[in-house]
Amino acid sequence: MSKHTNMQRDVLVLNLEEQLEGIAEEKYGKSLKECTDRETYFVLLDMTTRLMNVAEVYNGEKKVYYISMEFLIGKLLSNNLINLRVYDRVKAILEKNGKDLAVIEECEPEPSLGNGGLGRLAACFLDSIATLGLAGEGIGLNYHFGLFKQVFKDHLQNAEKNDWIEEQSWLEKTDTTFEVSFGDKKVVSRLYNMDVVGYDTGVNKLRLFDIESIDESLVKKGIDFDKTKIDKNLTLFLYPDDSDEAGNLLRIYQEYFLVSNAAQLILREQKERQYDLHELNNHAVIQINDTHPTMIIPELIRILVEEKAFSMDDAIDVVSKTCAYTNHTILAEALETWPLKYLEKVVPQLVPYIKELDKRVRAKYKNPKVQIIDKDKKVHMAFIDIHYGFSINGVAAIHTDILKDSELNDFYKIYPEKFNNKTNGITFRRWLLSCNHPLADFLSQTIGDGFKKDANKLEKLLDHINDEEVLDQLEAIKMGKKKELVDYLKKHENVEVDPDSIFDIQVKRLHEYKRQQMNALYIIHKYLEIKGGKKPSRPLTFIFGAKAAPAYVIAKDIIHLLLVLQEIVNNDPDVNKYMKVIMVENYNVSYAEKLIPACDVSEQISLASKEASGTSNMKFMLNGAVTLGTDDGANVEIHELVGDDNIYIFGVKADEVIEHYKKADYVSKDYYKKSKVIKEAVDFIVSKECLKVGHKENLERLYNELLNKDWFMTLIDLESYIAKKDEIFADYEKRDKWKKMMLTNIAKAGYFSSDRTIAEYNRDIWHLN
Ligand code: KOT
Repeated sequence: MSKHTNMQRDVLVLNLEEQLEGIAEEKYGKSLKECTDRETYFVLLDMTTRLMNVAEVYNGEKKVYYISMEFLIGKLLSNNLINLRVYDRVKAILEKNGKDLAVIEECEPEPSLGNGGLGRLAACFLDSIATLGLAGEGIGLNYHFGLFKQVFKDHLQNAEKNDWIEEQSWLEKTDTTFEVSFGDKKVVSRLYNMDVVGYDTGVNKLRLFDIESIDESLVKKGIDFDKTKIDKNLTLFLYPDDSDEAGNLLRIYQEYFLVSNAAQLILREQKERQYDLHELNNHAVIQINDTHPTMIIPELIRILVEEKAFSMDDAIDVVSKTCAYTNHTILAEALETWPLKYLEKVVPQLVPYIKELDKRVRAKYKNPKVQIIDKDKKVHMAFIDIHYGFSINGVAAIHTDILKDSELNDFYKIYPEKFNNKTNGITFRRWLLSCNHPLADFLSQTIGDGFKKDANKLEKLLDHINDEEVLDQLEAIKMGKKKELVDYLKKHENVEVDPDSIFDIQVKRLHEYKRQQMNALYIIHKYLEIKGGKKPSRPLTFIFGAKAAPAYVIAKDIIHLLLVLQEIVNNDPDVNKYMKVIMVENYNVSYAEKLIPACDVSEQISLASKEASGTSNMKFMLNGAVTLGTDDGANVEIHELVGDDNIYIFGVKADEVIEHYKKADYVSKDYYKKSKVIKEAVDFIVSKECLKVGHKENLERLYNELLNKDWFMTLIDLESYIAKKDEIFADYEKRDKWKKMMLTNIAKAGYFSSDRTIAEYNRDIWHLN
């Protein structure tokens, strides 16, 4: 940090209280004490922004541009205060003025710029890039209504617009505007910046592009709007419904808008710094976050050829050395393939370049499975990344192995040197220091502060595995967090929960492969057991949080089933003393920060091979929950780290699953017919109890899906899941054993710091500094 900014910062930090009073007076003509909570929030926002303005800005000879459709950043106030190292002081000043920082935080709207793991990962990465002192920025879109807001009505998910942007916010409007040309129209973009401050370090920027001509009034009811009015709707929503052609086209408009802006921004910066574009790869590395930003490759090539007088060979060469691709899923339906005719309509200027890229591949490789444009004239976006990028990485060891050995094996045989693994990570600033102050403080007292900068130091906790006082403290901290959650659930979901019950939590996007439906079948099984007189030794609380894509019918049916079960179970006097079910409304990052520290059992039950990594598994472990999971994604690495005794693994293995898909020999009905337990649970979905509360159409559709398709093999694992879950609940009673498992999970979580992940990206792919 330069001496100058350092001093400015010191002056501000020394006079925090005067600063806050000054801002309160300036903005509202009041003292801090007299400000409302909301006003106090805006005072803090101002003060924090000032502090970030005098922090060091990273500049380097080379910079990483992390391009992503999603940045699920969460609320920023606490996080920024923590990273600026002023959280405790600010909290104390507020307390002196009769205010509670936790209450003030509730005034901040959560940015709605992401959907799930992919977007949250991008946010954790920005934090770690800044924390490691690397020059890098995120480039994304500024969606006005973001991902929809979930509202439950009549036991069904309804989607509403998520109106999160306020007059004063962390967004800084800049003077930068670009022109973006589509086949049939032009729009003007505007850049907004958000500061990303590292932990005890400097700042980077998140760049969010918007259009000047946006028209929010286009959205009439729910999330419906005219999908054809591109100049008015382009940045209204993240993932607008793409079940029809207009929706698909809108997605392509959004994606091109993102990459056209990114390309202009990057090239402008190269020019300002007087870099030779023939050496672009020495000054820029572009990390493509799944295939959504893939068009950056043909777009950069196009600009270099058409505007910078590059030969085609030179342009392709330098762009290929600049771009790297991360794959986040093997699900076929998530691998983008665009009909060439859609691209011809939206981005005709790119089509000759995509055809050229295709032609070069065709000339070299005969295998039809590696061609960019297939025989049906569909463009495989991932294949552009693989042929014309220099790195392709999966996000957990097993995921990368599956890419190499099966999904992308044809490419691995051509480019073995491009494939590499980068096991995901999470930022411990948000997922420990910010969401679990009591645990973070206790760890500091017990093993020192070192873990805050070097997460591996958490291992020191293992020295205390036989220290009863430490174990009891961990248990007490967990209980404290459970009680906080109980209060919150009472207030927000209007359900009563017993803090002494076991908190079993599954929070993640709703998808059949993640198998929330399997958890629901367990709940039915338990319900029937209790009705039959078999009581659990301790009450059980099953908590879910999940949004279903509005066009994903079965996913919405699963939410319906969960809400129906919630109604039945929680209102049955024979049962509700022993178990409760809660599906929280509008699950988001802020909710995760309340749920995860309070969790006992972390549900990570995807069909083996399907969850690329998972990252909530890491957050739960770090907060002392024990994993109940399949050998999938990062669970495999958690399993290796904590050992068999500190995790509960069940179910068929990935290779077996892949075999079943190859042979197409899985028949769910066989499992249903063979097992009384399975049959009883599945039949309950269409029982008179459920039909009395829920809708016949939704419940029957789900029932038939499970019996006749069950594409993600719920029934293959149901019996082993029930057995393992009963085992984990029984072990919860062995308190000494359980507390040691908690401690071990926390101690071994260091590997999953995103600081480690980013250091690896830098070492193997980016080569910054
Ligand atoms: C969404 C659309 C297309 C392609 C991929 C996705 C996607 C994948 N969205 N989220 N993911 C998740 O990414 C996380 C971060 O790598 C993983 O932990 C998780 O397993 C993926 O499901």
